[in-house]
Amino acid sequence: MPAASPASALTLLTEVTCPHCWQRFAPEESLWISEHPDLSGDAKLGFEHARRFLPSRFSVEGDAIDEGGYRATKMACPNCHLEVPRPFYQVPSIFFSILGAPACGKSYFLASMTWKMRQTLPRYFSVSMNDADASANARLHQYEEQQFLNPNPDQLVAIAKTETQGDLYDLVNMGDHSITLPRPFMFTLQPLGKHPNHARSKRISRIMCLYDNAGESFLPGADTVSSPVTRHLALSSCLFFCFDPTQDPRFRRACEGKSEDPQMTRRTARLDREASVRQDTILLEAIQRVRRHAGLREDELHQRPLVIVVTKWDSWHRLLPEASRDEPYFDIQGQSVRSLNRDRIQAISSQVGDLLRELCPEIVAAAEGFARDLTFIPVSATGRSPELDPESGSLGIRPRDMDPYWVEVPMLYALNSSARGLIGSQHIISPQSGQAS
Ligand SMILES: Nc1nc2c(ncn2[C@@H]2O[C@H](COP(=O)(O)OP(=O)(O)OP(=O)(O)O)[C@@H](O)[C@H]2O)c(=O)[nH]1
Ligand SMILES: [Mg+2]
Ligand SMILES: [Zn+2]
Repeated sequence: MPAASPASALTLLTEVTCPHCWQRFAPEESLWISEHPDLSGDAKLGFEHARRFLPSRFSVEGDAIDEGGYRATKMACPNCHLEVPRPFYQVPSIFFSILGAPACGKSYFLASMTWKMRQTLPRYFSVSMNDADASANARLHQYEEQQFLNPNPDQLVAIAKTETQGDLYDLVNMGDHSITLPRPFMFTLQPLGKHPNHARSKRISRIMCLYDNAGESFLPGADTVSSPVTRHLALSSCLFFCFDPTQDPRFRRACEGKSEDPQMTRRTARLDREASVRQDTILLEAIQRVRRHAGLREDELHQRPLVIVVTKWDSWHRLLPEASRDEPYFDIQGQSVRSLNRDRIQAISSQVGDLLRELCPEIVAAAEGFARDLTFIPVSATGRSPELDPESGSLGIRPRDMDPYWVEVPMLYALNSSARGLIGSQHIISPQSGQAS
């Protein structure tokens, strides 16, 4: 009897998107990763990686058998040869892009957001959030542990600046040239028993892929064939443009006497260097990349949501003293999970949008000229301003002071918009009378 093929035994999807190089491929084109210890050395990845192969023999379970007769269990992308975790063959993936200027707060936002989501999703929305590949998410774990589970909660800590190369990237030899690819962070999101759509788990579960790029990678000219590190922008279901008010001279002026954040009042050496980066340039460049790689005409509006994540809310909240920081999701009588209150998000969005329109109109104009669905969401990844470390001269925060707010809202909003059925919402102000979407 011929052995089962992997397509029938393991796969539910007809097409897989590689989370490393974003190539789409059919599951039967997938390579496998040899297990036999003698089969090391891969043409694209180098001698320290196990050899990738297109199988001709399979075990009864549907796993490929390598040349040495060992059962292989891991699969790899036919284009870049990097490992594609197994859930990608079974669960549809969804990509989100976080972009913004150097030091605008992307890495802090990412770390606080995943930390908060890991708790909020199961507790209030009955959705599990697990690492699709724990080793790939190791860097994010480090960030989360340093900020939230630190055994020395009184000591100042800081997340290092994200570099444009190094251990957050994989180098792939494509024959005539090498390419640098960013390591993805990958999570499986699945409805739990209490979720109203639990029975439709197979249809509504998702693998969420995120990337932590360096701000420099969004500068004009940084997107090259050998370093296509921001190409996820084109397939992203929601773009999160992080706008940092502390880097804007007009915001800083408006905050005079209203903020104690050292980033608002004075600039450190790192921030001084970066103060020359105009944030509208970064947004316009990202828009160009999406247009180019997603094949959008100049006059065509992007159909997917653009969220302007206005970072470091703690440092400028006195500009909008009436804006409530209460969580925009609530219990509904008779329902087992919470619903997102999109009206509250829209109300905050219009307040923040008006503020930006007044202080930095070019950002709003650029965003409005690009996206049909535009939302402004303020977040604080730390809950308070960082302190200047007298020893290193850099900014840090004490883990005991970490108290993020609204940091999970952009992602909940994006999931509600793009992964229908996983996070529900209500279009009402009062929790008693609305219709679920
Ligand atoms: N007040 C305040 N400061 C923040 C917050 N989040 C980040 N910061 C500060 O912003 C600075 C930069 O944050 P990062 O997250 O490293 O910035 P980044 O966008 O990842 O920067 P690159 O890696 O260079 O692209 C750090 O000094 C943080 O202390 C926040 O929520 N509130
Ligand atoms: Mg960073
Ligand atoms: Zn690939």
